Amino acid sequence: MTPEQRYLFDINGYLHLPNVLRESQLTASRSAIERYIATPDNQLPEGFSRSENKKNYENGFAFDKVLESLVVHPVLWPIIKEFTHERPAFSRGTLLVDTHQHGPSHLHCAREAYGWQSTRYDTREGRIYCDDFAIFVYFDDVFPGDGGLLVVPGSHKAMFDRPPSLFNNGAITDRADLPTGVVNVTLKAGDAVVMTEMLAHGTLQWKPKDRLRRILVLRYRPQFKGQPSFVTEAIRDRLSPETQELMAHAHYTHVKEIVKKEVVQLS
Ligand SMILES: O=C(O)CCC(=O)C(=O)O
Repeated sequence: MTPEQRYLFDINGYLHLPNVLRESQLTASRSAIERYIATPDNQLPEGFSRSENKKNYENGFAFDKVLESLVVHPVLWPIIKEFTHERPAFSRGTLLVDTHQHGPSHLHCAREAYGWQSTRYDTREGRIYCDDFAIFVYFDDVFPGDGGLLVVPGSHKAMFDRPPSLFNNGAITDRADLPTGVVNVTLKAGDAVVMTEMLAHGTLQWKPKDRLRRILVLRYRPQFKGQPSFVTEAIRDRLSPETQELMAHAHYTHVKEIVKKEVVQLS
């Protein structure tokens, strides 16, 4: 993680990473996503499914090797290792497909939902520690006015509860009415955003009728936190040994083999 990235993440609680994917990776990722979306429910391989509203595609990361490789992408890997102080675990990777038919989501964060004890953000030894974070990888351009991700920069360090009177109690429906303090993050295809789950965030309704917002939501935490990640045997069998190791729950003292690598290639 560079000093610039560390500084920006620390003050904002999120970090926009431009141009993470090469053109060839973006093209291959899009075609894998299109295959997942186009496959009828009864023909999906075991372990894959879409939600009733067709927004969430379960285990999207495991659908194709090109998507699985994003879990340990070389731009993201140093950040994943830093945030977990070299004790990383990958817990879940869902494909989200936003259309104009899907509504907005209210501002929320893990601490507000589960209590201040649930999540931790800290800085020690000149680096960041973060025990619940997500990386959103974008496969489509988002332009101002389209909708998409909302954040309250700096809210990961809030020492007070967010007053219900603020930000219309978290219900923000239009970019034109964006309250001071809330930012609509617009990313380009191939960009990614890293965000602590302590940051208040939500989404605006997706406005374009002729374009989608397709993102892979990758979730990480330290290897000793919470319940072991669960994927069915059918999904686990598709994964490379490196991803399987990254998903494993482990003791505080255990050093995963994968952590010793500067760059991870899936075998
Ligand atoms: O759709 C997005 O950009 C954010 C999704 C979200 O809020 C979440 O996964 O918690």
